Amino acid sequence: MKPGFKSLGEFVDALEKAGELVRIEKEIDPVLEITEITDRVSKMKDGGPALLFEHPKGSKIPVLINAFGSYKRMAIAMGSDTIEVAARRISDLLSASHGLPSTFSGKVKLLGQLVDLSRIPPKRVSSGPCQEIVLKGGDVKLSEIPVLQCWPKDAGRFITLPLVCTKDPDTGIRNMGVYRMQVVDDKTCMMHWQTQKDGAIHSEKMRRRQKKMEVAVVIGADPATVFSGVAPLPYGADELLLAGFLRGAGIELVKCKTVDLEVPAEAEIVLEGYVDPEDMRPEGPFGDHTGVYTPIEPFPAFHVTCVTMRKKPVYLTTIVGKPPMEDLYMGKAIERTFLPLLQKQIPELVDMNFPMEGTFNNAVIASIDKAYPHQAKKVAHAIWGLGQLSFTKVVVVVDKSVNVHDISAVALAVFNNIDPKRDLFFVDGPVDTLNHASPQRDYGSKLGIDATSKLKEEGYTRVWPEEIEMDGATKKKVDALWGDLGLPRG
Ligand SMILES: Cc1cc2nc3c(=O)[nH]c(=O)nc-3n(C[C@H](O)[C@H](O)[C@H](O)COP(=O)(O)O)c2cc1C
Ligand SMILES: [Mn+2]
Repeated sequence: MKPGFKSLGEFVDALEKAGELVRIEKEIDPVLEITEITDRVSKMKDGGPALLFEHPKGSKIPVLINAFGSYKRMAIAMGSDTIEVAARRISDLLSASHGLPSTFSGKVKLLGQLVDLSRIPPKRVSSGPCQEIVLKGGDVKLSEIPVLQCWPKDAGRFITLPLVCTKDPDTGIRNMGVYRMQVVDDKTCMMHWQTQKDGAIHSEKMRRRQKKMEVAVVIGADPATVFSGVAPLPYGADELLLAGFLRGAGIELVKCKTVDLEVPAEAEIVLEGYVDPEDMRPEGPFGDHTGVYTPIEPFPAFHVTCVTMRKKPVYLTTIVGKPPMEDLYMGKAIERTFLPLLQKQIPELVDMNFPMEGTFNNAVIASIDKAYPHQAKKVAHAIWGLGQLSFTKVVVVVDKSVNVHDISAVALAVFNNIDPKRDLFFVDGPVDTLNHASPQRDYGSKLGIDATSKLKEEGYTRVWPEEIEMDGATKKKVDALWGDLGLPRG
């Protein structure tokens, strides 16, 4: 496999060549106007094109948005022709090694390809384009970056696709996660890492030691690195290994100028600084993918000590709001990628769908190959115990004959198969911080719906009715006849 994109610029070129990018020359305001344009584009068939706003009002830096906002672009970003192929490559790797591999010697055979694992780890280099410009002290001015105010009632401007890099103080293992950042002033942002996320765990460890934590924030990098920042890898797994695997070559890293962290050498913009875990301030409101404004809640402040960037950087961002939007395609890439890994732990799991209306954490539809009574409950509880899936508010379990991606087929199974008193069950536990419906932050109830066909041992003493299906011979006969019937091809 030839190495994938080294930088965001190479990805932009590829999108442009593929007819997947529109440049907008007219001056457009990052305050609300970019959102309104992008939202309309996201709602077009297949997610519309990526947009490069060349003249955002008030800044010299162009804005790239909706870059991952279609199945095709997501596949290009992951270095494959389709999401399914990319997902298979990653899931083969993850499941072959039960997570990311811990040793990097040798080769593994994935999808018929021999992959050299020694090419995956990041490499240190002495200099890189992300440090062509270095701004410290009074030169640090976040207001020169075209950060969007997405929605009218947002608390201000938010950096929406930052790769937040921190280190576990115990192990030194790096983490890179996408957590939105509200800009407070020229040198301060809020850090919206939700309670259970890896960055927040690092911060909590430092709070207990009464220490500040160094943080580097990468804005804009090669697409494999950006995707890896969103992927729900287990705690302690280095996202840059996944990026290196996806790219087919290790990510080159440079040492930051003012903090003891490393960042991709080919990044566009880097903010260096620290989070003081005791410096908690109100964050939000922010219009999120739940379709509502998340309420004001306390999060720590991030103090910027240095900004480094390319001579001609591009500001990579996204917007979230009522679906479908760009994050839908990232979520679908994750759904496909992690299915085989989940199947290792839940062997009866046939397929799963994170429906876009469930915004990833609020609903999962799972189909299972049911072999014994109450198996749907076992599957729901397994989901409630696994990584970020544990936040799922509603788990719907259907038989394997139901196509989980066909919401109408799922609704037919749910509405008709359930006896509500018997088949609905509730549990309590941690929920997504964005779940505004739970009575308190981060904790609430969850619903399981067992819409599978019922067995005697499940208290169903009648005979479960058979599904209607036309026989094969009749189907074949009608196929042959169809052309003579004067009916359109269905
Ligand atoms: C556009 C976008 C914005 C996101 N914003 C946040 C956020 O503000 N806070 C958060 O905790 N997770 C956010 N996420 C989800 C995390 O990036 C995701 O859960 C990731 O796996 C976290 O990495 P970690 O497990 O290393 O903490 C966002 C994801 C996307 C795609
Ligand atoms: Mn992580």
